[in-house]
Amino acid sequence: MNTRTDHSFCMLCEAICGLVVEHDGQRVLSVRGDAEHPLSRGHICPKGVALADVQNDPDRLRRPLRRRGEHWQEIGWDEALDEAAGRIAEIQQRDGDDAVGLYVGNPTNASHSAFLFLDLLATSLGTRDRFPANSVDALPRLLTSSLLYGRQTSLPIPDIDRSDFLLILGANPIVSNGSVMTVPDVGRRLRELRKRGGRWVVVDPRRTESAAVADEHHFIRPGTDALFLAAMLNTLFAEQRIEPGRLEAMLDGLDQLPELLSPFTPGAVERAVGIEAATIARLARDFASAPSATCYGRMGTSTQEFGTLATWLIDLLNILTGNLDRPGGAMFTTPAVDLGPLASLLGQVGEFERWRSRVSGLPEFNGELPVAALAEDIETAGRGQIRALITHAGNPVLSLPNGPRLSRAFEGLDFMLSIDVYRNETSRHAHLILPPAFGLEQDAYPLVYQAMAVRNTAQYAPAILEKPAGSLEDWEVVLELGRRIGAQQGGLARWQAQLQAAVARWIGPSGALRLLLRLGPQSVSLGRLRREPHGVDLGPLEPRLPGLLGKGRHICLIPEPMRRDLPRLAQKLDGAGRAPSERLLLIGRRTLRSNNSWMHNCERLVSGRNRCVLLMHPDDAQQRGLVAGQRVVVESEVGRIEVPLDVSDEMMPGVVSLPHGWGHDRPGTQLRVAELHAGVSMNDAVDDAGIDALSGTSILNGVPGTVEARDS
Ligand SMILES: Nc1nc2c(c(=O)[nH]1)N[C@H]1C(S)=C(S)[C@@H](COP(=O)(O)OP(=O)(O)OC[C@H]3O[C@@H](n4cnc5c(=O)[nH]c(N)nc54)[C@H](O)[C@@H]3O)O[C@H]1N2
Ligand SMILES: Nc1nc2c(c(=O)[nH]1)N[C@H]1C(S)=C(S)[C@@H](COP(=O)(O)OP(=O)(O)OC[C@H]3O[C@@H](n4cnc5c(=O)[nH]c(N)nc54)[C@H](O)[C@@H]3O)O[C@H]1N2
Ligand code: SF4
Ligand SMILES: [Mo]
Repeated sequence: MNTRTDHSFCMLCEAICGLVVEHDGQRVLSVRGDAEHPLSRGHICPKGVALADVQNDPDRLRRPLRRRGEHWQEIGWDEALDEAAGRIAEIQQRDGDDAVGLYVGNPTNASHSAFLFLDLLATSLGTRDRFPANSVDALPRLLTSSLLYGRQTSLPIPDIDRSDFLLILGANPIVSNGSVMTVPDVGRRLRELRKRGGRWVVVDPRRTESAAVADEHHFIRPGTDALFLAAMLNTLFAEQRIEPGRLEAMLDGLDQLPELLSPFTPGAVERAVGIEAATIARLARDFASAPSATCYGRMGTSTQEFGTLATWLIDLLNILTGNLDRPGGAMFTTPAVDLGPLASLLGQVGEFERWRSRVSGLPEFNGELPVAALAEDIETAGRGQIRALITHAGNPVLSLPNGPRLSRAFEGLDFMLSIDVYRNETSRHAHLILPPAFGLEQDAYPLVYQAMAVRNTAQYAPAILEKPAGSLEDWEVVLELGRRIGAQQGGLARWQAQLQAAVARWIGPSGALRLLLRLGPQSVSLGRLRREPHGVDLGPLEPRLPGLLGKGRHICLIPEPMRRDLPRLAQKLDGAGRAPSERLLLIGRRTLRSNNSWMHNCERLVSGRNRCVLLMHPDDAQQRGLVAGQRVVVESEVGRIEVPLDVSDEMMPGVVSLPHGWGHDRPGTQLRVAELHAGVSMNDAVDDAGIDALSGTSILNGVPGTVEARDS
């Protein structure tokens, strides 16, 4: 056996940790953290180590699969691509372009090649029915950036390495390693922050792993962050502590804010929020008086009833205390590949509400619709009804609200194609599964996540494993599919598709990358990246304003959609005095050994104690006569799930927490390890009608429901 050691990075989550991989060209023998990596500095988590298991997993698909009824058959790539393109073209010719839907999942962002080429498929399909996983994720973040700074790619990232004060709402970086904040080894960075004399405060309905090591933690009632933040700002206005500093010249609308925020005094919000008025005011003062501070929110502030308002108010807090775009505050990155111009090139300019979804009228953003519209658009007859669906690197049956409804909807499709490496809860419904090469089998450059990192670095990782014989990479699958669909259409479309595909193939992902690096602000060449396999350090974050703001050079402090949505937030105050209901609020939880829905087929990640348990505060358990270890039924508007209970005062009273991504007991999958550790899917009980009305983002946190003993 010929053993080799190579460097790469982990593409499993946003932290892109540097890896040292021992392998024999076909199989991974071991994976460890790369101590010389400029960003991760040796950090690795259990999932990174388990990358070997996914890479070697006998259940991972290596050849296309065709389903006839319940029977699966391996077929060749050429035949599979022809059949898929033929069926899709036929349905579009019969029912129009919008009869084909496209769902794009999270791993699409992991490398440059899939990310860059997927758009070509979307363009050649010409459908408006594009559904991104970001509408159960960071859509409010992207939308807020688009409305405030003119680009959805202008994302303020906590400058954690220089900050003196960090206010974290609804994020658990110790477990997640950050999101829209690429921060491997965050634990060490937080310890360094404290050594510098800095502090961090966590606001979360659960005393999370991050809260447990923070200087302060405050429970907050799910869905009320916007009230909390508005009250902090209200305090700063009242006490004349608004000091945007050099940003002031760039701000539009500052004089209107005091009045808009006037209903939200700390006293007015404290009941709804569950944090005392004095504490809210004190936190506002602490934030404003810190030499540098940054407020950061993620899933808990994004995927909730007021996801966009909360995200907006986080930015206002950073801006109005002068902390946006200054060292130690919330900064924009200067990555080797700048996403802004790239997004413009791809036509993703972050426009909003140009059209609405067919059934419930949810707003388009950036040419895509919120996933909350997916099931109904398949189920509801009429012009534009979705009759065929392509899923790319996504598992909506477990990852989107009301999974069972999606399962039923998928069963009714005329044709479904999954481009996925597993036959899982979603792809089992497909007529065809196309499994691309995976992970270390392809050249990779994490252009999305590098652009969100707390330090500017760049790493290019060439493929180190052989691809399965005959297999294609994600980018080749989507390119070839688009080309063959075009070929069926005839006329001008046919020529366009052929030409576009030929040019794209000729440039290829590395050609595109070479060009993007050259155009980027750091002038790093692909050659240099090839010579420096650990990655290149490009230094700390640098101020980017006003340059990043584009033509107007202004930050729009009160975008119209936010202004329109504020009365909805004010109504939340009126409801604050109501007696507490029987209903509990369900929130999500991530665990170190899970990665959304798709790594439970790794023995070393699922062995040991069951992590798919419901967490409840002791008082709530006692009131219901429940004890730890018992099986309970969680019931919501849309579903009932049965799950073991754990009781802990790390939960806020009235709130229960459950991880998502489980529920691997569905027939027709090929996940032999995951099946034995099935758990239940939280999303079976998450109501798909629950959305942040402004953006259409699904509410995953703060879902009302009841919990009782299984046999009561
Ligand atoms: N209740 C609740 N629901 C949630 C969340 C929550 O916090 N609570 N979180 C949400 C978030 S943040 C996200 S990002 C979404 C994720 O939603 P999705 O992206 O839909 O789901 P994942 O579980 O990430 O599934 C990824 C899929 O991609 C496949 N895959 C992995 N690597 C590759 C690859 O290289 N190529 C291809 N073609 N396929 C690949 C896997 O087999 C799997 O089927 O889930 C959301 N759902
Ligand atoms: N180990 C692991 N790491 C991951 C992933 C994974 O599945 N496992 N997934 C990756 C992905 S796709 C993403 S998007 C990121 C997500 O990264 P994070 O957002 O950091 O992770 P979450 O655990 O979803 O954190 C959300 C927090 O919000 C809290 N919360 C719930 N409701 C509210 C609320 O109304 N207000 C406030 N203030 N807090 C609330 C929850 O208790 C939870 O602690 O993680 C990434 N990293
Ligand atoms: S933190 Fe994320 S990127 Fe780092 S090893 Fe774990 S899964 Fe991979
Ligand atoms: Mo995510």
